[in-house]
Order: sequence, then C-alpha cells, then structure tokens
Amino acid sequence: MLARARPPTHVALAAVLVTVGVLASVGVYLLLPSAPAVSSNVTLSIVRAPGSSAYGFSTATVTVPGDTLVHFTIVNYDPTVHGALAGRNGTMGTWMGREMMDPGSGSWSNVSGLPNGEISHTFTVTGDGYDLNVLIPPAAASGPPSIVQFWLPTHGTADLTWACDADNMGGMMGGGGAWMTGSFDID
Ligand SMILES: [Cu+2]
Repeated sequence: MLARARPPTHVALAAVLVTVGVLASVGVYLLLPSAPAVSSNVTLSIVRAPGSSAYGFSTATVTVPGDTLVHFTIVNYDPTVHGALAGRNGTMGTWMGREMMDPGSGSWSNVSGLPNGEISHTFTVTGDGYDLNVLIPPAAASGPPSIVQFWLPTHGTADLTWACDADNMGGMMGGGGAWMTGSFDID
C-alpha cells in the first residue's frame, strides 16, 4: 500500500490535491476550509554543489513561521537514486500525511510514500513534536528536475535541524555534513 496505492476513500482527496498542486496556495483554501491559511511559501532546490560533482540543497538555513500552514516546494536536479534508510519509505508529518510529486514528467501524483528505487533524497525534521519525512524522487533521466510539494502545519517555536535521511552507504546522508543538513527554525 505504499506509494501510488490509492484507497477508494482517498480518490476524491487525490483529485483535490492534484488541483491544489496546480493552484498552489489558492487551492489550499478550497481543500482545507478549517485550516489556518498558508502564510509562508518555501522553495528549496537540490543542485550540484559549487566546485563539486556532488548534489546538495541550495540553502542550509530554513526559517518558517509558527502556528500556521507552510507550503513547501522542493526542486531536485539530481538524477541519482539513493533510496531511504530502512523503514523510512513513508511520507510523515505533512498535512494529511501526503505529498505531491512530479518525477520530471510534468505529471503530478499524490503519494504517501515511495519505494527505494524512486527516492533520491529526503527532507527530514524530527524533534519537538515534529516527525517530518518527505521523499524526493530523482530528476528525470532526460533532464527535467523532479518537484515535490507539501504542506507543513507548524506550532509554537523551535530550533531544529533538517537533514537528508537518504541512504549513503548504510548511513544517513545528512550525517555527512555540508549540503545535506542545516538549521530548521520555527519562529
Ligand atoms: Cu541527500
């Protein structure tokens, strides 16, 4: 039931979320009438690190407001499949436990996880009541980047750390330092 499995009760939700993917923050009001309004949009990209053949996130510092719903977009130019560490194939901590993804084909899916063969990197934040795990597919072999969108409900304030939890020879990629980890501050 991982990945693209869509239980019947989620078919309508999937349709709405596809619309949200197109309409971005406008759509979220339609989908989530009782939820706090999106007050912040964050875009991150995974690009070739300067002077290196390795890929990394374009910024180490992520700051978002508390007590709201934050819309994230992650654009990944890395075509490499790394897979997730054991047991970390599920999308967690996002609004409705879902994420929207376009694997560089221009076609969006609403998923709650991905198999290892479709994971390039992750965006993971844990602590202080947060257990965010977003799975990022590789860029298309033909060149276009993959794109992930998700919504994160925030509460209070916290100084946390984000990291890529993808598998780097059996260890967490973000454990290697630069480009795959940084600060995640909720103000
Ligand atoms: Cu990574």
